Amino acid sequence: MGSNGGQDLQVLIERFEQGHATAAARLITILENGGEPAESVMDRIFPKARGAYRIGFTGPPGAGKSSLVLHISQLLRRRDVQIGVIAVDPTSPFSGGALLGDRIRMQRLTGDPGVFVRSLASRGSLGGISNCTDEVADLLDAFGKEMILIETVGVGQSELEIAETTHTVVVILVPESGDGIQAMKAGLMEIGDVFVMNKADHPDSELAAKEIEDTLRLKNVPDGAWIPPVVLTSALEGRGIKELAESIEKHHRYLEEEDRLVEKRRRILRSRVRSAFMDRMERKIWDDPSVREILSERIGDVYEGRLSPYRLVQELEKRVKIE
Ligand SMILES: Nc1nc2c(ncn2[C@@H]2O[C@H](COP(=O)(O)OP(=O)(O)O)[C@@H](O)[C@H]2O)c(=O)[nH]1
Ligand SMILES: [Mg+2]
Repeated sequence: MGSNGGQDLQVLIERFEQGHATAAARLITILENGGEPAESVMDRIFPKARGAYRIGFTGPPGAGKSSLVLHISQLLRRRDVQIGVIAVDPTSPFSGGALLGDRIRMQRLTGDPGVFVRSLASRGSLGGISNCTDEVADLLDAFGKEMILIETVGVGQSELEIAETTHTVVVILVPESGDGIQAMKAGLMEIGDVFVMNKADHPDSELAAKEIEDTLRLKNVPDGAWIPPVVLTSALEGRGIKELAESIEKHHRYLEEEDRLVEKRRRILRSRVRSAFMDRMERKIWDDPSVREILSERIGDVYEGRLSPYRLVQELEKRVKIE
């Protein structure tokens, strides 16, 4: 944006409010770039976000996340639900390179004004979700989307962040390659509200689904707690899609009982504020000249063994002024 940034933004927001997808796309780019312009965009759109339901799709690469998101999107569109799709995955069919069936589904969706699809770059190679996923979801919400589907990359610990962003987490696994064990290690078993054993066209999928079910049953759950279902799907054959959608809806209804969804939304917002606050504080402290000065003066002492890293931390802490 040039020197007329404020005015440009005003025009862009107006076009966004009139429902122009190109304006939404440009605003998302501003959000991706971050900084003060992104905060101005948030000031304008956040009050308009009225509580779209957010569904996360996570699981290892190649499990079928993109394929299933396409199927679920299609199903929701048949019910006339306005949807937004955020794919934090440069290799997904959303950017074009998958099977013919996926490409055709994709073309149908992108030609439909009831759908807004956006791919975001993940932060770093291990990033499961992008650092502006929440903001982009807010924007799509403000744009009138009722359901927002978010697909993660499927690598690394930060996958788990999807649970801090969405209301229902769908964990997608496949029978091949011991996914179940991997999922347990990665903590995916803890965050899933609905589990999917995809590629049910392969042998062993029922057995693999049963293993997941058994694992889930071993966990101690308090009375009345949600017990995650395991759904068998084949994105290839279009099997189990309706059942998956039903399981997601069931979880949605469960959250709507007893104010659980309200509580969850508040919890999510609280953790967002916390992490935005911590980011800002970290930058502020780390950029403080006196902190930098002491660090460069004293790091030699740490290197020589005269000072432990923790004593240096205490010295730095004394110098920190946050106003
Ligand atoms: N046989 C079979 N292949 C599938 C199924 N679902 C997805 N695939 C294929 O598996 C590959 C990875 O799928 P994709 O949706 O891109 O997985 P993602 O990396 O989790 O998003 C693609 O070639 C898909 O066509 C399925 O149910 N059965
Ligand atoms: Mg994908």
